[in-house]
Amino acid sequence: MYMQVFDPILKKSDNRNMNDLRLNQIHQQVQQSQKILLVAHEKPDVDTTSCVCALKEYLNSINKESDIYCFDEIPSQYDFLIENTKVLNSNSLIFHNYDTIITCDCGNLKITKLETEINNRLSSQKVINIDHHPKTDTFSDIDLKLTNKCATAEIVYDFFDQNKITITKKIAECLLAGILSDSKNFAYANANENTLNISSRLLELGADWSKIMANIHYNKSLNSLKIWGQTMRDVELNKEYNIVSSKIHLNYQTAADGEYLEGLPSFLGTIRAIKAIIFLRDQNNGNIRGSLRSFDDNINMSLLANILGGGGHIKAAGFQTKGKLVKHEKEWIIIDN
Ligand SMILES: [Mn+2]
Repeated sequence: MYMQVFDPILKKSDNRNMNDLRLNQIHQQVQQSQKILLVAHEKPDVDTTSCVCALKEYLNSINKESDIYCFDEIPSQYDFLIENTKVLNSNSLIFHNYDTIITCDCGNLKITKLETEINNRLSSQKVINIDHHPKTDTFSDIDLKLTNKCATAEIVYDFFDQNKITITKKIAECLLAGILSDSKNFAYANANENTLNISSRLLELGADWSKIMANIHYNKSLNSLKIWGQTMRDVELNKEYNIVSSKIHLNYQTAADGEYLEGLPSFLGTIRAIKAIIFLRDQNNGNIRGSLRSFDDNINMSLLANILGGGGHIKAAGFQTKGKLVKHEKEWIIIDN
């Protein structure tokens, strides 16, 4: 496979940073490619969208053919990132047309919604994974997974920086949007000195902070706030652990419905002394989906999600399980269907 070709180089380059070398390898692969597919994960968020848009902008500038793919429709509030770029879905994608596939912000293969295609790819097709989630599976030829980064956009910035690629105003805006969104405007613990340095550089390069904020944070619909209201009404506090739980009152029909919930966990996280949040929601398919957030270094939500068959980060994780939600006194109970 691809990595083996580069192994001898890695051994000879003890004094070079392994990640920098990966960033160079990605650049080499991009240069060798004829046509590149940029993959955003299902139920796209700002980070995954910003990464594919930044890379698309760069590939356009070097006249490299490329397309963006996302299984779900990109929510309309991300139009400021996507602009007029056509996004392929499973009906319009012809996978074997691409010799390089770059998955962005995809914590595992499943959320690319290209499991079969990637697993059965031709030997001439190379997959590059750029991501900041904990490793759960290996599906790429070049895997650049940096869990200390607050956003995949931060890694894409490193890609441009390391390879001395010009960061245009548009690219800067995309990357800053990804960083601001995934770090909740630097409020989360994963944002550090480096995040702020990069963000400051992106501002210098022309990213429009107020445009990003207006598009990401100040664009709630009335309906979203009504759903928030219903969810707030059902919030229960477990006083022993200082954990808040609630049922989300949303009949999840499409991925775009996800916009209704954006910002809700962090809003509840402002409750004094709160350590963690558990959101539960009935799915149409007889499953229950749980979103877990931790605000305390001693509470690892990724462990809890793993026990329940899911996964994610220490501070933010999720799971899905069969069952139905029933309220019993002050608790939510999952019962068999
Ligand atoms: Mn991300």
